[in-house]
Amino acid sequence: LQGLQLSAAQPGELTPRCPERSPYLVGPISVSFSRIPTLQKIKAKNPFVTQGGRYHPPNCEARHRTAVIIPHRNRETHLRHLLYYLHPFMQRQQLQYGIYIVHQSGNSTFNRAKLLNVGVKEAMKDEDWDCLFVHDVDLIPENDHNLYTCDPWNPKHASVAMNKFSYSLPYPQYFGGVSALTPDQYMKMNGFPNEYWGWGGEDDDIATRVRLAGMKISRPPISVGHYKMVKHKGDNGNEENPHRFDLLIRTQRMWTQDGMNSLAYKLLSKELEPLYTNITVDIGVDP
Ligand code: UDH
Ligand code: NGS
Repeated sequence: LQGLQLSAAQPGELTPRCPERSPYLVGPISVSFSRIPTLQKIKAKNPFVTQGGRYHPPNCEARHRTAVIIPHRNRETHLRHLLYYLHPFMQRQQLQYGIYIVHQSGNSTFNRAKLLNVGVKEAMKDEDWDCLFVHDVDLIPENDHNLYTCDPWNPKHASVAMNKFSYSLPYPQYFGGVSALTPDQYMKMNGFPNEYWGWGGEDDDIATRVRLAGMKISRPPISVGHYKMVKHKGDNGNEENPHRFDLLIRTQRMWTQDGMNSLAYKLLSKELEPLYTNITVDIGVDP
């Protein structure tokens, strides 16, 4: 029976499956932004991370394969803070994982949800990920019992207790920040909307899609879903979207037409950096 748990790693070598619960979890950790770590320092602290920001546990076969997808433009210091904490965090959870930065090229209005669609599409070309973590760059998880794995039944909202909302949900349907979907759940809701340019509303649209696709939002306990946000001002190029309320009225009509099945973009580059895969994309401009 023991033999059934084993699979070949390298010829002649056997690797057991990782335990159901990682022995390396520590629970709450203290997160500080007083120093900005360099990428070299982060790399040195994570010797098992390979090109493209990939990792698999060295001594056991992971039970989960998670891609972390981060929309990005002009937030390099936030990215360094996140990578500094996220790599060790996911290694303690004994996950196989990859980190993807989806960088919007040009200076036109930012579009978070469309960048996430691009990230999912490109990540799935690389590997058979079983969980897609869509992750704002400025949110650092503060408790490693918040597992970066998917709920097999429902999309999971992970950032349920952010410091800026006094460690509670700002409103019951809030789905912003960090969430996790299996590829099946993602496709069932036709991914995310492509038409939200600028700040606000896209996460509420996504929450509505979850419901319209016949699913529910699952959540970890508030006590483990703690996140600390790197403080910052509003970004240039991501001003409040004046159309967001009009768009939100139409979600029910639009979700089957606007999403993964209508996604169009131009991939400019996909580079394997030491700590992440860097996807640079032209997603077009706000019409
Ligand atoms: N992002 C960037 N660059 C930008 C804008 C957004 O990388 O210029 C990414 C980043 O991953 C960020 C995410 O998109 O975490 C979401 O951005 P956001 O501006 O919606 O959310 P955030 O919590 O800031 O970072 C809230 C600013 C408050 C604006 C208030 C408007 N009333
Ligand atoms: C809601 C926005 C969401 C946003 C949330 C938190 O009002 O997109 O506030 O914003 N919905 C609309 O605008 C329709 S925050 O406090 O993080 O700036 O995520």
